[in-house]
Amino acid sequence: MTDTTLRHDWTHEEVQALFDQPFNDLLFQAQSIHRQHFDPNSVQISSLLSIKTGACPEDCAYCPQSAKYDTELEPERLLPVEEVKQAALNAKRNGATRFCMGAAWRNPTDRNLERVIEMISVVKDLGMETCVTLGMLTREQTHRLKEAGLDYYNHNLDTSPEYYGEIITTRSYQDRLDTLRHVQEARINVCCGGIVGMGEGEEDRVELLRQLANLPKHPESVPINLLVQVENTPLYGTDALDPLDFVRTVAVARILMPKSAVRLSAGRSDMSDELQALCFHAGANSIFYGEKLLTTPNPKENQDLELFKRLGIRPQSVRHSETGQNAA
Ligand code: SAM
Ligand code: DTB
Ligand code: SF4
Repeated sequence: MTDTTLRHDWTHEEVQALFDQPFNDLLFQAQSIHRQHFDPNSVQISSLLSIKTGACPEDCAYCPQSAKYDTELEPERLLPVEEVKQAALNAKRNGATRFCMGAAWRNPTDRNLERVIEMISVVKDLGMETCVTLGMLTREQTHRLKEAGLDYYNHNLDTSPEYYGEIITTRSYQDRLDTLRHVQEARINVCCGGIVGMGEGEEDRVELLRQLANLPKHPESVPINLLVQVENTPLYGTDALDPLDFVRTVAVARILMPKSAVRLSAGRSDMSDELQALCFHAGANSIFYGEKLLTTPNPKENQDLELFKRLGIRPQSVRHSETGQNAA
């Protein structure tokens, strides 16, 4: 059913105008919209595991896992299912409600997919929501994942179509849109966002968010990553983004996609507690939790729980206030 309260026809100028508002006006608008759809003091938490690490044939300029850059990352083959189960159990004990498994592939082979399906099944049996990010998928593969009971597929647009060619040359923007369409058509929840702090201009952040909001359906979950700079990747040494521009990006995502979970994703290790608090005020209501992202550090669990306590935030599964469906 289409929701007529949600827009999919944003123009560049309209989105730019949201960014251009005075900071306080932008945050007030974002927080007001946030409160119409979500409990403002509740944050959903997901834990990540890299199930296949490094040696990736793609050339994403931000990524430590690309075989093209000498990042001193030790490549690892696809993990045994039992190891994945133990990691998920550990994440559950620490309070995560969703377990996200990432693989450094351009796309999975059908044999790869069989193994990932086993992993999805054991994680589901623990009572957790499942998410995987495996690269490009065919329509047929998305149907197999749906049958396996997968809850979310993560596939990011990463940046604007205009800046994209500066970042990745081994797959096109259209390839990404095609995979997203297959996932959406298979009725798997979509987790799709991007990365900022890659040297892009504000017009690229505008265009990234516009692309996301103008998809046929808003992604159920929108990860906003701040570039984690890894030595020997081409983006290492990029000028840091003004932290307030990061907050603006979160706020505009919240306004454009009012019912989606907006995830404060990679980059939290480089953020102060105060900056993260501003992001939650701007409408972020989901995080990656646990001391490692895929290959790089993330804040320790007790540090996040301490921050939640100071802010009066409860870690829990995000639910749409209107539909009662899981949103993130
Ligand atoms: N290989 C698959 C793919 O790229 O589709 C899945 C895994 S990939 C590591 C998942 C996402 O992580 C990327 O699309 C990118 O948005 C994010 N990512 C990777 N390296 C990052 C970095 N250094 N900083 C921030 N986000 C990053
Ligand atoms: C997403 O948007 N961010 C996560 C998850 N989806 C897979 C990955 C962040 C990776 C950061 C770099 C690393 O740890 O390798
Ligand atoms: Fe490979 Fe994904 Fe990293 Fe790109 S982001 S190099 S596809 S692991």
